[in-house]
Amino acid sequence: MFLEKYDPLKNQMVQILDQDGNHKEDLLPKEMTDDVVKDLYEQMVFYRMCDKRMLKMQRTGRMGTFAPLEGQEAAQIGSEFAMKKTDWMVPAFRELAAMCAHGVPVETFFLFWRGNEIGSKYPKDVKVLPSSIPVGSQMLHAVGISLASKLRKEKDITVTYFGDGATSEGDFHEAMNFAGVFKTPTVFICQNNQYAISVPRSKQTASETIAQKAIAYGFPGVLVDGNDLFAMFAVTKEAAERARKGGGPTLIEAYTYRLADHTTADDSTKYRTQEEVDGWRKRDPLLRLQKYLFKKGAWTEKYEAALQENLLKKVDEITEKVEATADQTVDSMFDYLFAEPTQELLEQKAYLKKMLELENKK
Ligand SMILES: Cc1ncc(C[n+]2csc(CCOP(=O)(O)OP(=O)(O)O)c2C)c(N)n1
Repeated sequence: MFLEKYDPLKNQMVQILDQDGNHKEDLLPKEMTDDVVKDLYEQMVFYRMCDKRMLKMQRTGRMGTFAPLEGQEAAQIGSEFAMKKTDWMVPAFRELAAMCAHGVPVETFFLFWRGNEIGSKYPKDVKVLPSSIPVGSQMLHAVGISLASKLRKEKDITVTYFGDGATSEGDFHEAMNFAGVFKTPTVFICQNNQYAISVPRSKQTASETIAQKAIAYGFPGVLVDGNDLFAMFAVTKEAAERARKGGGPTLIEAYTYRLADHTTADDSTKYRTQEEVDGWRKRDPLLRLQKYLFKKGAWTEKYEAALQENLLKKVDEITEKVEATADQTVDSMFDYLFAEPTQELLEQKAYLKKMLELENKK
C-alpha cells in the first residue's frame, strides 16, 4: 500500500501521527491498540533514559565514547516492532533502542561501550549482529545473511540500519545492487538524521530524497516520517511482508533528527544552530505520542511520574550490574575473534602475556 502510493521522486512522505499528536484514522495500523501504544511509548522513554544514563557515565569517566540515540526512538522502536524475533537485525552504531528491543540485554550494550569484551557476547537466540563501527560495512553483511536465508528457504528476513552518511559509501551501492539483482529479503532502513558528524544532508547527495535511490536498483524506496512511530511500524511491516513472500528488498528513508551530539567526542554547536535544534525538539517522537495518548485519555502527569520513577529504578539496577562486572583480561581480545584461534593469534597472545608479565615485574 505505502510502497506503491508514496512516490519518493515527488518527495511524498508517509506520516500517520503529526507533531501535535493528531493521527490519520484510516492509516492507523490495527495493531496499535492503546495498550500496545502505551507499551511502545514506555519502551521509548526507557531507552531515552538509558541513553541519558550512558551520557552521564561517559562524562564522569565510567563509559567510553558512544553515539547517542536521542530523537531516533520512533524510527527504531517502530521498525523493530514490525519484525519477528526470528528475523535478523544488522545495526550501525546508534541502535540502542532497536538492538535492545530485539533482545540484546541493556547491560550487554552498556558493557560494549565501556570497552568490555563481554559486551559483544549476546544470548544465543538473539539474532542481532554487533554494532558496526565502520560506516556502511554492515549493509553488505545484511544482504549476505538474507541471501543465505533465501537459499535455505527459511522465512526470516534481515533488517539493517544505517545513516544518511553511509549512503555515500561504496558498500551501500554494492549492497543495494546485489539485493536488487538477487531479490534478497532485506529491509534497508536509512535513518536520515540530517548529519554525518558535521556534514549536512545537503552535502551528502544531490538526490532530492535518499529513498529514490532504490529505484535505480530496481526495488521500492519510501520516505517516512521517522519521528512517527505508527508510520515507521506500518511501512516496515509492509516491507517485511513483501520480503517474506519473496518480493525482494525495500529501502526505507526514516526522516528524523539527531537531537544530541554525533558522539560524546563531538560538539554539534560548532555546525548547527540552536534554532534548528529547537525546531526539531517540537517534532520529538516521544512528545507526539504523549499528546496522542493524552487525547485518548491514556496519559496523565501522574502516570508519567510513576513511569519515570519505575524506569529510573530499572536503569539504576542496570548501571549497578554493569559497574560490578569485572574488566576482561587480555585473553578476551584474542578468544572471541574466531571459533578456533589461528596459530598466529596464539603466538601473539602468548607474546603479549609475556610482555605484560615483564611490565608488571618492573
Ligand atoms: C568507513 C568509515 N569512515 C569514516 C568513519 C568515521 N565516522 C564515524 S561515524 C561517521 C558519520 C556517519 O554518519 P551517518 O552514516 O549519517 O550516521 P549517523 O552518525 O548520523 O548516525 C563517520 C564519518 C568510520 N567510522 N568508518
